[in-house]
Amino acid sequence: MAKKALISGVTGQDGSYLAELLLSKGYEVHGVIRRSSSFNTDRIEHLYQDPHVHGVKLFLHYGDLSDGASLQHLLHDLQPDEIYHLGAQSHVRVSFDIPEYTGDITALGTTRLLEAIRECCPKARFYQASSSEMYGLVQAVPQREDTPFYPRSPYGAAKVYSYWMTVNYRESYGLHATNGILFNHKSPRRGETFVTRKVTRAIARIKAGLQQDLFMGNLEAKRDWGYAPEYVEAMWLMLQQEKGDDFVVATGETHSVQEFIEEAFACAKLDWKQHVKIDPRYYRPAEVDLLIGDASKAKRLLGWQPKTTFKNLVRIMVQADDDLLAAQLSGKHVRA
Ligand code: NAP
Ligand code: F7E
Repeated sequence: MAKKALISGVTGQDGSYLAELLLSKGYEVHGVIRRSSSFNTDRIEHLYQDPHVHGVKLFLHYGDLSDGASLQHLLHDLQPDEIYHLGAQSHVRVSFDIPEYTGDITALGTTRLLEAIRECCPKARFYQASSSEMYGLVQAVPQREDTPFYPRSPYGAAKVYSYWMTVNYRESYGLHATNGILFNHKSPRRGETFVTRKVTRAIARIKAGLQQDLFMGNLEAKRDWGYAPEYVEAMWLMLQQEKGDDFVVATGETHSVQEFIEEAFACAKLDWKQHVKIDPRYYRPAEVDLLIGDASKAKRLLGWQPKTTFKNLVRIMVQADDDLLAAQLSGKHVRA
């Protein structure tokens, strides 16, 4: 019988790539979607066809991380083998504006899900989307599984809470529960307000004459950026291990926001200095200056390593936004 997986956050960047990966491996995939006044399934539309007609085994269910009962009902009915918890209020800058909501969804949402697992399907394997933002004001370089956390935002603090709840449910109740501590990863499906996508989307619009300036915040921050489709592969590998554990997933290379901008504008043969302006509104009350991960444990135990180089990744994103805008302008909307 096909394995059954449940994904929270299936409509997000990672959720969409993970759904693709699991379907390609023959899983029956169930995704939690939340009610929204506009369509929020754009990233998975290409996967979602009537299962009775096309045989694609993707099923979507309404639920919300703020609603424990909806999670309990889902797990009770579905009895999944694997649960990938990717749902979150995931924007760091926004978490300073809505700290209470971020705590409710990104922190307590995890406890609601863990409680539902304990109650309804304790044999299910659980993946927690932990983040390099937990290292914040870094205590060591590079960051590894045993590097102490020092979060610098409500988002980072909420993820530290979820990390420890995952460890606690593993130790207290014997759940197969795993933290993937993923460093930044991106793709053409990255949300439009994260820095990399904001830049590549703006470049396409500047080239098309639709905008002239790009307003940015801190250009000096450094991030370890990988390619999202490779990172969801690591999530899957983690849940194939005999026991729950914690793994850093990163490229081991770091680049500043300015380097990303320079590379991306160069791909489009534009001079970034002519277009990029600084707007203090995009600065954060506290910044994470430098992130660089050491994924040697993932390499050793999972056989995982990054493949796509920084330059290639920038090129993929610039090209994809160019193609997307061209399709939109010609009336043919396509998703990367
Ligand atoms: P994303 O694109 O922002 O997706 C977040 C997902 O969570 C969306 O499907 C969103 O639904 C859903 N969601 C938000 N609030 C919810 C709620 N109240 N109830 C149910 N679902 C809710 O994030 P991502 O980049 O794919 O990241 C996936 C996970 O990894 C997140 O937990 C993120 O914090 C974490 N993470 C990301 C990175 C990275 O670089 N991408 C690195 C480390 C960790 P809507 O589509 O309806 O908004
Ligand atoms: O910012 C700087 C900003 O918003 C990266 C999430 O997926 O990765 C992501 O969080 C850097 C920061 O991502 C702008 O100050 C400059 O230093 O793209 P970002 P993030 O904060 O690193 C982690 C691992 C997660 O877990 C999160 O869920 O870029 N920056 N100017 C800017 N950032 C934005 N968004 N917009 C700017 O104009």
